[in-house]
Amino acid sequence: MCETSQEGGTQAIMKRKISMPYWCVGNPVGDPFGPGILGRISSLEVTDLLVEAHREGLIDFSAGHDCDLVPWDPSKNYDDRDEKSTTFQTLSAIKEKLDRAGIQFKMISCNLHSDPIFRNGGISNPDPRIRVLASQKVMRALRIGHFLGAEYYTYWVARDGFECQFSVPWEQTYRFLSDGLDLVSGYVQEENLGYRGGTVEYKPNEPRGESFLPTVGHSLALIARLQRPDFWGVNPEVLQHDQMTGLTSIGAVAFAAAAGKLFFIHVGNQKPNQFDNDNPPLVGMDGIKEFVSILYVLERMGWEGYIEFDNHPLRTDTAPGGENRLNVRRDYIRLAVESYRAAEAKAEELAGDENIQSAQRKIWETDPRAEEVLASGSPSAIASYQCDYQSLVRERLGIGELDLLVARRLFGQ
Ligand code: XUL
Ligand code: MN
Repeated sequence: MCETSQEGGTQAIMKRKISMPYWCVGNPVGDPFGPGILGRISSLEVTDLLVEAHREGLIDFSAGHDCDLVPWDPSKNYDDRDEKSTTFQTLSAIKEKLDRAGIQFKMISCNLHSDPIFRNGGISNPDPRIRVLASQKVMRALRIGHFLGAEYYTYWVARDGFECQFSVPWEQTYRFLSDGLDLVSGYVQEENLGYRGGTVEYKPNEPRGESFLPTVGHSLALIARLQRPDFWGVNPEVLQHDQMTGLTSIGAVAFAAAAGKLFFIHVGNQKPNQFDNDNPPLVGMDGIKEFVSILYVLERMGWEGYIEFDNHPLRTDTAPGGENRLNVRRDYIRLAVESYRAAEAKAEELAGDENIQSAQRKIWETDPRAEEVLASGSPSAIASYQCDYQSLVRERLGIGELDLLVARRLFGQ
């Protein structure tokens, strides 16, 4: 939870809490044209790197998919509860290390994207036998998350999508999705798993050609139709998922925050209209102004959520070899945190800038009487209100001047 304070009439960011997930640190950094460069590391080794990063004051929380922590064997449904199983022993060792270090495991997600059985979808798969397998895996992930103290369950849309429209049973697909999400809230309640909520992480495409939940709007509309709309929110991935189709993440997070549905955000960087770049914040061709603005807007809106990374080192910045296996990952954690904190500090500076505030006041100039009439909602009061059209229409707003001022501040001028 971000702590905010009122100082001198402007809100000051008090450094948001940061979550560094297992899949970011463990990522071997492959792409569709070449394999991972970094040697694989176990979930216990990732835990050790997280413990180190926490000791150095870089991170507060972590998160992971079930499969980032322990492998999945579909024939052993309850291995997480079997004290003699390797699964239970690994989870216990992870929990012990995290607890001792004081790292909160904040979010669990169920990996329904890696195993070939889910290649045509997880909870939306047209084959009911595969939806059963997906449901069993989701329930196991929820139990694992509960064991580690998770507060949120994240449903990333993943392979719930299509390439060929005639292969989709459209008249049933959205019910499959609702049923899958209702199972989460139902199971949490039935087993008393103590989650604060669930999040939908939308994405327009990749790994599927098209996704069933491409935008924040699709996700919030689906949530409104679920059995427990109060349980669910969203975790937009900024800048990546919105900008993959040229939308802006600023509007997405502001819309979700205004609806009280922005539980946390995933952060990274993205060149608009490309594949999911997953660069660390501020790293890459574009995105500095966009990313700083998001933090600025969320600060203005009094949003109290936390930041979770979802990115990885540039593939060019990795290298094979035993030492690199751990050192590149250490460097990545520091780079990701430092780049985020640089953006956060700039957003704070912009929020407190008197010149920016006065330029904004000019654009947002208010008239208490007009506000009052509109707030009354009374058609007759609104109809009889006299506006001075001639003077209003001649007013200059100065939005360009404001934006140049912001750009100068970004350049340190
Ligand atoms: C993929 C993505 C996922 C989710 C968690 O683009 O963002 O890693 O964040 O499943
Ligand atoms: Mn993500």
